[in-house]
Amino acid sequence: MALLSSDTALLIIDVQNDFCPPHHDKDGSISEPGALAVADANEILSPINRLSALCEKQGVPVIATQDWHPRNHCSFSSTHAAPGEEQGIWPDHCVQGTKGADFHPELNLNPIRLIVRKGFRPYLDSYSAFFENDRCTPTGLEFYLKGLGVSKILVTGLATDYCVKYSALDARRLGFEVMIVSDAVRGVDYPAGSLHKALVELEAAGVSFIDSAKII
Ligand code: VGL
Ligand code: ZN
Repeated sequence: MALLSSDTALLIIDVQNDFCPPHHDKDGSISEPGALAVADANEILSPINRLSALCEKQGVPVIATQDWHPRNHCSFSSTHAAPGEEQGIWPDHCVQGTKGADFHPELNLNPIRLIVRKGFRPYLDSYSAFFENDRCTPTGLEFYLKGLGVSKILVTGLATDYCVKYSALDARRLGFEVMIVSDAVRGVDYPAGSLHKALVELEAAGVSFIDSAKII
């Protein structure tokens, strides 16, 4: 398919247990809900796995990210116990080395060439796969992709209104063509309305949306 040419890359954003509702673990038991579970997130696993298998077959690089926070990370409300301290806005999630930070057990890791971890600095949060939230500390992904001659990026994963959004906006800012795979992303919509706002901002920035069936 023409969409998957050698100048394309597939990004899989934060498909981690803490962002997913209960699902089957590898031993067959049902997992606890993730600390920051995104509604219907388990439904993105099949389109992502189908896309990544196809990408691997066609030599298209597949890159995954992991939200990778230290305990006491600045984005955790639990870190800000004293009144008057700046509030973290999220429950503890994706703590380094915990089950919540692991990839969803159904995510096929074989096609993934590179894993980018972000949000590991205690005082700096990170949504984008390209920059920490100061919008200038790089993860290195820009140079990896440009080094491979990539100019088009397909974005999948979680969450549409946070890490997917900021990754897509940064990619546009860096000059990439960006397509979000509609059935391979889900949003938190917290605070209410943030999902709609994200879609408006993404379209205004020139990000396009495509169904995985059009690629596969
Ligand atoms: C995310 C909130 C906090 C995400 C990460 O992956 O979208 N959202 N940390
Ligand atoms: Zn996080």
